[in-house]
Amino acid sequence: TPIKTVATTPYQDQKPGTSGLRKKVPVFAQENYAENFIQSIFDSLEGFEGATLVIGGDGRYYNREVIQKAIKMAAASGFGKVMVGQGGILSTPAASNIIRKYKAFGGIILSASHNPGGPTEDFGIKYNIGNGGPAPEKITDAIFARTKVIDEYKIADVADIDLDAVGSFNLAGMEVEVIDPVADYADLMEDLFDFSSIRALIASGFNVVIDSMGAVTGPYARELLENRLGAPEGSVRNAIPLPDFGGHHPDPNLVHAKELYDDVMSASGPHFGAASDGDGDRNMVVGKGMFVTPSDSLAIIAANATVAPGYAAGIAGIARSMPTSEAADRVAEKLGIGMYETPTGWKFFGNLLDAGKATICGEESFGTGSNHVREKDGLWAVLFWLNILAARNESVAEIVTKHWAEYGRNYYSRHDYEEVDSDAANGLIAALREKLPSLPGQSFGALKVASADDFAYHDPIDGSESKNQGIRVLFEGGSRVVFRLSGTGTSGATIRVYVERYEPDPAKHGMETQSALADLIAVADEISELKKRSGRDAPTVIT
Ligand code: VG1
Ligand code: CO
Repeated sequence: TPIKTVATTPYQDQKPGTSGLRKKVPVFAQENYAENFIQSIFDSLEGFEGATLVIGGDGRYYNREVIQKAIKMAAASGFGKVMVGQGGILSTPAASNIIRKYKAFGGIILSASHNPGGPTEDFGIKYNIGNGGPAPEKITDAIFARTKVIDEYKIADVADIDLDAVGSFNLAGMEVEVIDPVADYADLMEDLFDFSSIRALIASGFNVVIDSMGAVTGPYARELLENRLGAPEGSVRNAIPLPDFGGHHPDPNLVHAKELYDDVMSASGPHFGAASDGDGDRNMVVGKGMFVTPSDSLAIIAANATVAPGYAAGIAGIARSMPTSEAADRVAEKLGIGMYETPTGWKFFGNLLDAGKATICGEESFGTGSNHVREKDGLWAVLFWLNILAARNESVAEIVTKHWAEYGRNYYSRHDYEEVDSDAANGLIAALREKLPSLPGQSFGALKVASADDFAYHDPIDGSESKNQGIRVLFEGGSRVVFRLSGTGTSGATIRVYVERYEPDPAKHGMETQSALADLIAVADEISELKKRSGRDAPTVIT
């Protein structure tokens, strides 16, 4: 067989972040850069001889090139089979499903998620393990260690593969199967949700629009919404995955999905709108007159879970990332089920899901999902909302305000300061860390600090420890501010400030979010010297 061993020199900057290795395309295009990282993944794994590897990505620029390399390298390293999405396409949740359904050894997902795509924009490589979820830190640490010393990689010296035709063929002794990227995922969704009631809701004139933002969810959303649920053609906008996402920034939030938001809010616009990110694991949900904050979406999905056939027996527990609001905690308390608080990043939910401790998980960053796969899942959340709307026969706004009336409202916002000087950002966190012991008992106006720490997670299943996961300052009465640095950016540092205030009184649930949080936002700046240290007057993005 034509297996070639190629000598290479290591790069020192291939440390996986919150969700895989993310860099600008010109960085990835350096000689052997992608090959080094892929070989380092394989070198960190054991026992995959003859096993199956799933490969797919979000269709962004450089996706096809790296998929060609990955398939040829898998063949050279001894995998028995590669399953790859047609056209190189697999959304992140769909890839997770394929790994689980076909009992693959693992998968390589090519994506930089919500970051822009194109020749000078972002690319990413992530490894997922056999449960379908992102590799835990133990594995990503091993991969990073390997990248620093790697001196050769193996690749099958064969012509490029035709990624566009579904079918199987042999490549240097390994089977390659090009699969329909959508069908298995759409079938899974039909198993979980009540498609006949959703179809009836749509047939009754309830207008649903999904904006795929030129990224991976287009074909999935069309199959589900237009083909299987009967929504009119055109209900899915920007439905063709493009290498540069058609110039869209596929981050489904009020800044980048503003067009959709404005449309739903207009009198003649649709009743319900949703948007997804580049790789399809995030979601934004907006109903007429009501944007649903991701943390509230998690709580509301959990509170109403039993309306969906896949969750009719009830949920075992809820998990949320630490910065996510405590709205879900109140639901867990009422249901008498477990509540777990993990560091940011979906990889921390894997053990809880595998152990059956948590059924539904969520992050404030527009991520929601469940034990049906091991990734967050944007279209799953959208279908869950449609299932709830069909079952309750109320509007999004009614459902959200009733939820607040029952549980209280957690006013919540995240302020991002993007592309800040790295030394300044690290300095801000270091200074906060030093201040921690002195904060409890201090008062800032009416706000008194109850406790403050640098969040550390002890995984209850495998006992692993993850330290330095974000600075938390908790105030008496349940308000809090959290500071952490992003682990997904590709230039400079991004400081994230998460602000939350609990309001039990329904008479005070109608405030505008930023004004409801104004005093906390001011205190966050005072404690962290954010403006002074970042040199910024205002956040780059507010969600
Ligand atoms: C961000 C979010 C985090 C999410 C991660 C990956 O990480 O805050 O909640 O899991 O992106 O999402 P960070 O480190 O930049 O804050 V995605 O849609 O990239 O897969
Ligand atoms: Co994503």
